[in-house]
Amino acid sequence: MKTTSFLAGTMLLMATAAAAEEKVTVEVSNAWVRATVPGQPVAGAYLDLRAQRSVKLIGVASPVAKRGEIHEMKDDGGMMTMRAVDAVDLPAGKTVSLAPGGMHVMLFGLSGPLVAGRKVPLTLEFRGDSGGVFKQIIVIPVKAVD
Ligand SMILES: [Cu+2]
Repeated sequence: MKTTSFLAGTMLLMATAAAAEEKVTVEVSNAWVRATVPGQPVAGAYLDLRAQRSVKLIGVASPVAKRGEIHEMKDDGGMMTMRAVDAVDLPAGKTVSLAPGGMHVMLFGLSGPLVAGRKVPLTLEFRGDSGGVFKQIIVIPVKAVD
């Protein structure tokens, strides 16, 4: 019994240390997701990220979508195409924009239409330089923008 509580105490300490190490604030601004029409299974989401310390954005998810990906636009012989990337570097103190025409978040398998004026949660997953992973949940507005 004594051993168990000792172990639990040690694990708690380790968890606290890991949390402190990865306590990085990532400021999010100008976040929004594009409204969809009924039957449209995919939506683009956009946001500006500014990390206190150097981290990478390594994943995106939302309860309104089956899957989230980070995309970048690429000029493919005069035609703009997009492809998924594993991570986006967020250098310390620098604002990185995921905006229409550039990098963006793509939500696949929407559970229903995203109606302008509503808000949807978006979970951002980051990895710090030391390898620790942390998540940040934001709530972003749905906007009808051409
Ligand atoms: Cu895309």
